[in-house]
Amino acid sequence: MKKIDLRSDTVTVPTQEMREAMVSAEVGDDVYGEDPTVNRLEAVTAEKVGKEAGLFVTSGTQGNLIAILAHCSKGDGAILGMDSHIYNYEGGGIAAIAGVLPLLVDDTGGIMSEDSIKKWCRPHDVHFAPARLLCLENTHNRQGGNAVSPQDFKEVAVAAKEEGLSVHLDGARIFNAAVAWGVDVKEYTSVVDSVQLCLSKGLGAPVGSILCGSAEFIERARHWRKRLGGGMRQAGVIAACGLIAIEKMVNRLEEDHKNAALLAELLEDGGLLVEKPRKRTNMVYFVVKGEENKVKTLADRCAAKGVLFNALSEGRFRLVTHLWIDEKDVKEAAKIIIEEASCC
Ligand code: TLP
Repeated sequence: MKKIDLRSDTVTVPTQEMREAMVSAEVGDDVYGEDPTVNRLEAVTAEKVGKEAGLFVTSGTQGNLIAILAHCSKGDGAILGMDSHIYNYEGGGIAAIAGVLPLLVDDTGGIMSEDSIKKWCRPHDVHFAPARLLCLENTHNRQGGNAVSPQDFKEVAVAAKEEGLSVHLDGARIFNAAVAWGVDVKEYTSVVDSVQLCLSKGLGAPVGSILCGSAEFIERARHWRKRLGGGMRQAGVIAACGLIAIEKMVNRLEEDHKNAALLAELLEDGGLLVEKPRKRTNMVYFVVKGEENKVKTLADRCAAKGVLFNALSEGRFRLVTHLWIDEKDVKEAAKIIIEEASCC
């Protein structure tokens, strides 16, 4: 039975072109700065997002953690959305490793209000952890994969900078946001100090993220990456896939968005409660109400029929389209999900 895997765009396996690029990649010791493929990937990505320098890191989680470490000192505060990936899904690294205090704000819709940020920017007082950093996320995973508009994003980033904060973007899927709004990615990245973007999600590379920022910031970030054990030696083998991801896979994200829109429409037509983000990208969240036991087993029952997806919380489910999902898969998945959900 063919599996239709909608758990995440992280499940994408490398394309044939990527596999061939790995075989012929020119490599060297990247800790000495001597891996030409890594160097090229870092330079190409930094240029695309309009920053001075880039750093190849093992994962989005590592990229975000390094950014926090490079922007903050122990005991500082970082303003984070309550629904942000950094706060919810990165193992508490911000606390465990960086010793930085999350200053939480409501990010319903994918972005916080300017006022909520300003409330944390209090005058110096020995009682307070000083707010140093604002972390934004776009697209916003737990908020339905919503692509925050360039204008809303810019307003908040500029307001934070006026308060003297540094701004980091968890741009795991920032190219999805740019494609969804039909803008150059720099519309987002030009207003932040640092951005982490994932090569291993919709862009299809097997491993890795790039953290970008000023040359001086990336120097500090490189030191933190080493301290965290993330110096990777002949990493050109995987960076070769990253180059294909960044140079050739961005435009096809539109296809994933089309498939997600179709999936949302089919599920809705089938009577399911589908969440409607302002700008959908490659995610579809839906909610099922019904007998507790049956709702709980929905994902497992669909998996038994070849359709894989994740339950986020009881009754709330997420489907993610990607490189290896086509229109036929979408139709088949919708049929099975509707059938199984109707038994709840
Ligand atoms: N997200 C994963 C899971 O961890 C939930 C997924 O399947 O969506 N920022 C954002 C916004 C992310 O969605 C993710 C991964 C990361 C950071 C972390 O990236 P990795 O998995 O490379 O550490």
